Amino acid sequence: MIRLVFALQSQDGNMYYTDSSLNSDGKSHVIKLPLGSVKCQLSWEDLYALKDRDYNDLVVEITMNPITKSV
Ligand SMILES: [Ca+2]
Repeated sequence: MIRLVFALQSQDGNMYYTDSSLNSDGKSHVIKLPLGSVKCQLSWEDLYALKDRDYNDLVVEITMNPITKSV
């Protein structure tokens, strides 16, 4: 099994991950919005304990482009 995790380091030095079980406050700091079969948008909250909950501190679009390796 392959596991892909993204992380954001906030200005106060905390790290927040797409896997909320890794976050020091145990909160979910990213909203994952699917944009079709190979794209998604990640909207991040960068404050400990989700202080303002605006989830607009970093917004990125991810495109999955798997490469098939022939053997
Ligand atoms: Ca915020």
